[in-house]
Amino acid sequence: MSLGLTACKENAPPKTEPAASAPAPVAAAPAASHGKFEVPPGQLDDYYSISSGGHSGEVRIYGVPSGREIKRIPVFNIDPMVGWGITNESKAIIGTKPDGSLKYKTGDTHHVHGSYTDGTYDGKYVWVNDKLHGRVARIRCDTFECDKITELPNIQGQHGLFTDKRDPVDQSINHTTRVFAGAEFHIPLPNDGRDVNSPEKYGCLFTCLDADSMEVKWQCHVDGNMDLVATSYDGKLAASNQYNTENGVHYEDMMSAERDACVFFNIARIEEAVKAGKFVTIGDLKVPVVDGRAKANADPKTALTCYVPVPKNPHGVNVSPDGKYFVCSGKLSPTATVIATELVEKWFDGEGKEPRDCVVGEPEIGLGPLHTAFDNKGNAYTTLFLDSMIVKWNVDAAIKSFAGDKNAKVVLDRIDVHYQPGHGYTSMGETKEADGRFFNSGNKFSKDRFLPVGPLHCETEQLIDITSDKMVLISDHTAYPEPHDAIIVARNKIKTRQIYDMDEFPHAVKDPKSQTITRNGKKVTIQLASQAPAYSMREFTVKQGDEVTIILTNHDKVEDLTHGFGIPKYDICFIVNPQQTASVTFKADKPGVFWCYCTHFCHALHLEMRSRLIVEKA
Ligand code: K7E
Ligand code: CUA
Ligand code: CA
Repeated sequence: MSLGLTACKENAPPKTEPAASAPAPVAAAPAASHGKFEVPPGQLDDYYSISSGGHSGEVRIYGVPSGREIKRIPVFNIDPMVGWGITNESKAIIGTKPDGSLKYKTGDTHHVHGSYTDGTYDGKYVWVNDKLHGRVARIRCDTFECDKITELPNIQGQHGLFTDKRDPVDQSINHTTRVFAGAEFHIPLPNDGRDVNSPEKYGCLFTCLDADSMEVKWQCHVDGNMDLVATSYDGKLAASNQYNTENGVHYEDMMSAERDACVFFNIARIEEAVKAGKFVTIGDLKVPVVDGRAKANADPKTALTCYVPVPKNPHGVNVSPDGKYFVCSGKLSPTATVIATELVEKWFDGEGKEPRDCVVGEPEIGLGPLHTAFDNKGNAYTTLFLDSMIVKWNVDAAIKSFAGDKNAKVVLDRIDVHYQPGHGYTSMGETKEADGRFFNSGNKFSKDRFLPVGPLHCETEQLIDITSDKMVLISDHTAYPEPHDAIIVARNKIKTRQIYDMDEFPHAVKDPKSQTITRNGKKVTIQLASQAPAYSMREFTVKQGDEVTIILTNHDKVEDLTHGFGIPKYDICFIVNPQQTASVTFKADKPGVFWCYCTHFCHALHLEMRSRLIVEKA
């Protein structure tokens, strides 16, 4: 302990002072610096970290700097706590087959990005991708619940996703207008059994969605594949790094070229081409698909796309908070590539020569660079997967060094992380309000950091103080596999509400004493209200073989007074928050008595809060 405290004094100067020549922190000591970042009991964090959950299919909210897990938002998964994938309302959002069952029960979230106004988060929505089934979901930030999901046509492996950072165009909508999504896997177009053995005919499409309707506006056919997506601050450019410009189908083929690319999309030109009818459609679908392949875009002055060569199998593309640079991390090359936004725009104006001339920096930073984040002082922080390190480097110095300045000091600091980091992200770092306070390293392997719990280890999120010259590790927290990217949003950007408005639900059961049972042939609808500690009906009887719909409205108005509803043997479990309505539909195929009970602890008489479902034998 005393050792730790000493290290704290030496390594963690007050925020306002430069670190002077503090020694580089070592793994064992920095935990002690947690003190000044501790969030004491009863106090709130400064930031929301809104994080993807990988193949759990969910999105999560952590507090920063405490690392407290505050919420899990079911999106592409099934969650009996909430009833996500169980209630009719959530099933309608996820999507159902003609028989009413869910179309998909799984998903894989990687990238969460928010809606923007004035180049910063406006706290209205976040969007997240589903790599598994090629979907995009929207989460409203007032309730942190998913309200829409769109399956993208003509693609597989929807990986990179980024929102429009320009100001809302339609003031009646008043939030980000477009969402951009890149497809990672190339497939036959259409993928209906044709061309399966002709990979040279496969294609990859970049998709633009309307952020409000969540409908697909257009797609752009590119050469090679797409990985991550980034956008400029003015709505003019979107970009995606490409690791498989070879169009390889085996990994050896995907790494045969020395350089891949970062493809830039000229959004205005693409939208003009769509307007002018210069597109094709694929199969029976109506979505306009423009041709963004290099051959069709040889003349910069009319080109929809610009392919900037980047070494080798790059991963990640991130925009600096001043909007001036797109940075790709090299992955198989120990470099980061700095591409100037202005030069890409000039290339599209016909004022450039080769797309490669848009590269203004390419520093060597370490092994296995994956993702880059930024502070407010012109520094970049890149995760080094193979080195298990974060490297801090200066963007201007990298540009000077690229121009031949041998004295430019590019790499400023390194810190060990535990272990093999994937994404790294900074507080407010993807906005014009990057504040240079925290960097979070999302590590793919925790190994020995936590108590062993069998073959599967959790992952480590490590929070690093970046306020001084030296990075200082503040804390570890566990993360259930597997988060990828997250955004760290200042808490004053988010305004949540705790109580629903009953009128938001057209089918709300308005009568708190409702005894309504409606029969229509074999279809029975039961309208039920909950008010602690009782449901409005103590029992209800249906006949074996009936199709039963239970609509439940929670009449309690007290914050957090949520009730649950579970039906044994019928696989029903969901909650209703204050003033919320939810419904379930099931076939009453088993005769007998079934105690519907409140699953969510609500009241001293919570255990007594139950109703009897009686299914009469046919
Ligand atoms: Cu690097 Cu899917 Cu963003 Cu994971 S991707 S780490
Ligand atoms: Cu109602 Cu527990
Ligand atoms: Ca490659």
